[in-house]
Amino acid sequence: MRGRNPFSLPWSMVTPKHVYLSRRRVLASLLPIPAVAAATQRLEGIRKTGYGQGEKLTPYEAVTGYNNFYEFGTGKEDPARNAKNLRTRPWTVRVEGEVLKPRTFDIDEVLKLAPLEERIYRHRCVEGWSMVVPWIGFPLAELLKKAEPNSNARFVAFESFYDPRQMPQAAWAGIPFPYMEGLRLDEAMHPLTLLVVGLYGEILPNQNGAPLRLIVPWKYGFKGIKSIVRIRLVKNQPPTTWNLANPREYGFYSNVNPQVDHPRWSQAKERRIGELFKRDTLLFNGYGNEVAHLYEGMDLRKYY
Ligand SMILES: Nc1nc2c(c(=O)[nH]1)N[C@H]1C(S)=C(S)[C@@H](COP(=O)(O)O)O[C@H]1N2
Ligand SMILES: [Mo]
Repeated sequence: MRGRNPFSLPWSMVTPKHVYLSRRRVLASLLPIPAVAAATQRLEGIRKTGYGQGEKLTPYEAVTGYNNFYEFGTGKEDPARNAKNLRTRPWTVRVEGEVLKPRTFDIDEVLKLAPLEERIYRHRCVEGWSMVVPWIGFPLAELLKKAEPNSNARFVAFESFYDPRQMPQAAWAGIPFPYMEGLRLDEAMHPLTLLVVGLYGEILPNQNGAPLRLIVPWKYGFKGIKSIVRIRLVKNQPPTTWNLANPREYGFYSNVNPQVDHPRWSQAKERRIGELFKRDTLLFNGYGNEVAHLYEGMDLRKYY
């Protein structure tokens, strides 16, 4: 069972989760099942922030039960079922490439690298659904700064964990693995760009990309790469999984844009999970005041 200890988080940050469990899960936690299956843990000392005030949160059950994580199957309910036993300890994240100080971080170091914040962000999938999620994490910039990017660094390339033995369903997903994503350095350093370690007050459930995933709230959800093991600062725009799989449909930038349709469907509206009527999709997912300047002078139809 080495590496499966659910209590290997810094002790000060974690208390067993009791109070807020749904009745169903309280019952489950009383049953003699392996600790791994019940390994939800509260994160303590989270700073609340002003992000997403007035947004109605998408229920926990939907955030953790309706997922895209193709390593564990392509059905929306597959990740919750198939990612249960993903081993998230021990876990390291390598930061390398065009940096002065390449480093391998242990996940428990990452958790203590910067104050953890709760940020309520809108989360818009390219497929046309959206959610509102109370993520927990800290700006990616905090981690990148530790490695000291050099003057050649213009982009950041991310890579997910991939182990076909733990992820047998990946063989049928139809996309190449390991999953790869990328950002321009200024996008990666933007204060909205979040390294996420939790949601709804607890450590990240496996199906949501444990133990560490990216969230870039003004971009389509697929930019939010899950279960990250490698972050590489590079000179040139890196290859990304969905762009490799289908370059006409998925660009490198993938900013949420209601005026640029996907070749097979409109992006003008979205279905907020749990709501009956579609809502209008907002340019940059509503984060334009913060991020529009990053794309000044760029043709967003060409750089989709
Ligand atoms: N490694 C990896 N990361 C991934 C994916 C994936 O299949 N594999 N799916 C992406 C897509 S399409 C979306 S919409 C979001 C979904 O995140 P959520 O399940 O936490 O809502 O994760 C993204 N990150
Ligand atoms: Mo997505």
